[in-house]
Order: sequence, then C-alpha cells, then structure tokens
Amino acid sequence: MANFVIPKFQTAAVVDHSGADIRIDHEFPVKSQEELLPGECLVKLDCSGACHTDLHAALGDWPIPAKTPLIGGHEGVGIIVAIGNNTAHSPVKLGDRVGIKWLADSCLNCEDCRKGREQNCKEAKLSGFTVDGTFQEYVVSFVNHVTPIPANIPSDEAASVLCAGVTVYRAIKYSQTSPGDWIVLPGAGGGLGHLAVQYARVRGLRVIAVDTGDAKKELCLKLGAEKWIDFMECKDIVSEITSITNGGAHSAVVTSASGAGYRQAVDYLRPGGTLMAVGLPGKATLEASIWFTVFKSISILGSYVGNRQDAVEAIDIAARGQVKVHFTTKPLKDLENVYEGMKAGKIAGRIVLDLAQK
Ligand code: 8ID
Ligand code: ZN
Repeated sequence: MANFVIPKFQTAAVVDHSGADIRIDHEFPVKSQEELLPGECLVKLDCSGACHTDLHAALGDWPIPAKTPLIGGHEGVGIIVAIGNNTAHSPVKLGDRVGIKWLADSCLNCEDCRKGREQNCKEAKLSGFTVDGTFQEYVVSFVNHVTPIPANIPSDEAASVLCAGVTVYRAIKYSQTSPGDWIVLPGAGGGLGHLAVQYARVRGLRVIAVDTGDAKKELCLKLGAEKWIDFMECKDIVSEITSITNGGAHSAVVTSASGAGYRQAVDYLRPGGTLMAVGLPGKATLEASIWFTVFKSISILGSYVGNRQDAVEAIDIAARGQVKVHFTTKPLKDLENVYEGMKAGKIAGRIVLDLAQK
C-alpha cells in the first residue's frame, strides 16, 4: 500500500470574514491521518477550478452565509493520501485520483438521497461553503462522495467538470429536450455556459448562445453554438430568438450570474418549453407572466449541481473527449485577481488554479 508523507502545514487561500480579501496563508495546518474521522479522506490536490459560486460565497451575497474563516473551492482534483481509521466499505482507496465537487457529503439514507437528489440532503456538506474546499494543497473530503477520475483525462482538464460540467450536464439532462431541439444558453461564454454549449451538442441540440464580447462570441461559435446573440447589443432578444427558432426555443438553461439573464426567458420559449434556472444571483427574483406560463404550458425548474451519478456521467463524457474545458492556468496567489476578472465579466471559459505552483 502506498505510504504518503503528509506535511503539517500547507498553503491555503483564506477568506477571514465575508467580504474580506483573500489571504494567502503558508502555515495553514493539514489534518493528520489520525485526526480524520471514519469516512473522511485527505486529498493532495493537483489543481482546482474557480467557480463564480466561490465569489458569491466570499462576498456573502447569498441568503445563506458560508462558514468563516472560509477556504473556498469545489472543483478540485488530486490523489487520496490518507483515509480515516474505521472507514467501512470505502469505494476508493489510497493513491486513487479523485475529484472534489460542491456536494462533499450527504447521508445517503434520507428521502432526498434515496431519490437521487443527494444535493438536497439536510445533512449535505458543501465544499468551500460549509466545509473548507479546494483552494488549498490538502483538502479533507469524504470517501462516499469523491468522484473517481478516469486515467485518460489530465487533472487540469477534469477539474471544472466537477462543478461547471456536472451542473450543466444535469440541467440539460432534465431540460425536456430531444435531439434537433433549440436550446438558449444565457451566460454561454462563462465557466458553466461554455460547457453547456458542448453538453447540449452531445445531446444533438441546436444552441443559441447569449453572452457578450468578442472573446466569448468566438469561444461559443468554436464550441458548436449555431447562433450568437450579444445581450449588450441586441435590441430585442425575444423577437430575435423567436425568428431564429421559428416560433420559440424548446428550452433555456440560464447560467448567467445576474438576474438579467433570466429576463424574457419565458417569452422566448415556445409552448411546452422548459426554463432551467441554474445561475444563482443571490437577491434577484424570477419574473414571468403567470398567464403566459399557463397558456403556453411552460415548465420552470430549478437545477442544483448534481449527484454522484451525474458526476460520473459528466466526467465520462469529458474523458472521452466529447467536452473540453477551455481554461487558463494561474497560481493560487492570483485568486483575488481571478475574482476581479469574474466581477468584470472578463473570463471566457474557466480559470484553473495550479496548486503545485507556490
Ligand atoms: O447548481 C447550480 N445551480 C450552480 C452551480 C454552479 C454555479 C450554479 N452556479 C451559478 C454561480 O453561482 C453563478 O451565479 O451559476 C452562475 C454562473 O457561474 P459561472 O459560470 O462560474 O460564472 P461566470 O464564468 O462568471 O459566467 C457567467 C456568465 O454570465 C454572463 C457573463 O457575461 C458570464 O459570461 N451574463 C451576465 I453576468 N449577465 C448576462 C445576461 N443578461 C449574461 N449572459 C447573458 N445575459
Ligand atoms: Zn461551482
């Protein structure tokens, strides 16, 4: 059995209180093997993607606050270097390469878990929100929920599949669409959105990408979007989409980080259309005409990350090369900068933090 040397201290990106700047701590303690509880594992991380959710958590702009001090991050990939004593029936072992997703752990026995909505479990632990996440070299996670990473995908390419990929994969899976249908993706140039373009193509859907700026336009069209709409330039999104789709889109998966991306979505759906709410602006409300929602038989569904099976399926598609994360690599110490870029809407695709770089 592999024997790993675990240091006592490590580098971590810490948010001391909500709204505070990131503090890079080079002396942050690492849990020893003896300190791990049954069911816990210690993962030495190669890298971690940075999701807009991490920014929401650091700013404290959601109705539910994150723990503080907080180490964010929930798109990590690394090697299991320790497992807690008395862990029974572990599906993973020392030396396995695994992914850490937003849903770090759930009870697996409640009604929600049994029905496959593990993310709604009342005992759910959330990486980088209720437990420390992947913006550190060593993260404590849970053997039942880490995602095995197939050998044929490098860690940096797999990282952002664990949140961005899993989330849009599941949202598209439940979007009530069939091959050949039109799907509108507001937020298409962002981390979630650019993967949504690709997972939609894998399902044979026709994609209308909605976002802004040349870099995002180029990325979306390169990844297989058939049409592009710049929300800053287009005067009438509803009539533009209605005309492209000859009567309205079959679905919209909204991954915009602002409430504005949701505006008019019900209006540009055709009868029977489905709105998948994914983007998580903390305070915005969803405005839809009740009359037209009923008259057009519209479904409005919230879609929240994914369960263990969604994670396995989303990773498998990426490992077979059908979906590729478009990312730029940065060191952990650049995280504050990454957040600035996110706030300004300047990041096309994703940023992945290389945790081996000090
Ligand atoms: O489980 C979930 N539902 C889940 C999982 C992971 C992330 C939800 N999220 C949430 C995040 O918390 C965030 O609110 O999804 C949102 C998007 O996350 P992200 O993809 O990581 O963010 P990003 O890379 O900044 O992309 C957001 C894109 O939205 C565009 C921006 O230009 C950017 O490309 N956008 C905005 I802001 N307003 C828009 C609008 N009105 C818009 N695109 C179209 N129309
Ligand atoms: Zn995320």
